[in-house]
Amino acid sequence: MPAKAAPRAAVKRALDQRQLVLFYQPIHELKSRRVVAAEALLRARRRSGEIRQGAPIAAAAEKGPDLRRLDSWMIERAFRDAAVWQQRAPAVRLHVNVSAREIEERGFASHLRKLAALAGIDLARVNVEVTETSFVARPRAAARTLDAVKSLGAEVWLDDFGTGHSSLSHLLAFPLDGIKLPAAFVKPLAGDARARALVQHLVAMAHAMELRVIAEGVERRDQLAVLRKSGCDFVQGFLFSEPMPLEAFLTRLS
Ligand code: G
Ligand code: MN
Repeated sequence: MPAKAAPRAAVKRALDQRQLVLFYQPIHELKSRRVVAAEALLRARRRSGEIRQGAPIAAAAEKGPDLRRLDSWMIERAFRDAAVWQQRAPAVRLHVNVSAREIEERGFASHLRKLAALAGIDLARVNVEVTETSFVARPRAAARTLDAVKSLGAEVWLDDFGTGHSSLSHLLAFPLDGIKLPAAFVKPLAGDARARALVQHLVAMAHAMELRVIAEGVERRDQLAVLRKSGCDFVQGFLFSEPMPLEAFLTRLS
C-alpha cells in the first residue's frame, strides 16, 4: 500500500543518524509450512527506542534524492544479515526490495555484485523484489538490468502485483521468477467472490507462465483456505509470523 510520505529531510536524517533497522518476515511454503525465505522490511527506530514502520521513509525516498543511498543501505544490511543466517540455514533465501526507479539505472547489477561480495553472500540465495511504487519510465533499460541481475544468480520477483504502477506488460518484459500478491487482494478473500476469482485466476495465470506465487498479508485461516485451493505456493503474514529482528529470526531458525 502506498504509505504517507515523511518529509524528504527525514530520509537523510534517518540515514545520517542511523535510525534505520531491518526486520525479517518469514515466508512459508504453503504445503509444508516450512520457512523457505525471509523478506527484509524497513523500520525506523525513534530516540525513545520505539520501532516504527519504515514505509513513510521509503515513500519519501522514492520521490527524493536519497533513494540510492537508502536502497544501498538496505541491501548491504540485509546481505550481511542473510550471510549470518545462511551459515546455519543455507536454503533460507533472502528477499530484498528494490525500487523500480533503481533498476532503470545502468550499473545496478554490478553494484549488487559488489555488495554481495563485501557481505560474503551468494546471490544464488537472494530474491530481488521489484517494487513498482514508481512508474517504470524505461522498461527496456529495466529489463536489461534484471537480465544482468539474473545472470548473477539471483531470482527476480514482482512485488505488490496488480497495484500501484504495475503493468501486465512487465510480466512479458521482465525475466521474472515469481509474483507477490498484495495484502489488498488477500484481505477480502474469505467473503468476496470477486476477490476469490481474481486470486484464483492470477495464481493460474502465473503458473501457466511458470511463475511462482507468494501471497502477502495472510492473517486468517479462511484466507489461507482459499489460497490453498488456488494452488498458491508461498504465504507471508501474521497468521504465520510477524516481521522480527535478526536475533529473533535466528532463534526461529534454530
Ligand atoms: O505493502 P507492503 O508489502 O510494503 O507491506 C509490508 C508491511 O506489512 C510490513 O511492514 C509488514 O510489517 C506488514 N505486514 C506483514 N504481514 C502482515 C499481515 O499479515 N497483516 C498486516 N496488516 N500487515 C502485515
Ligand atoms: Mn516486498
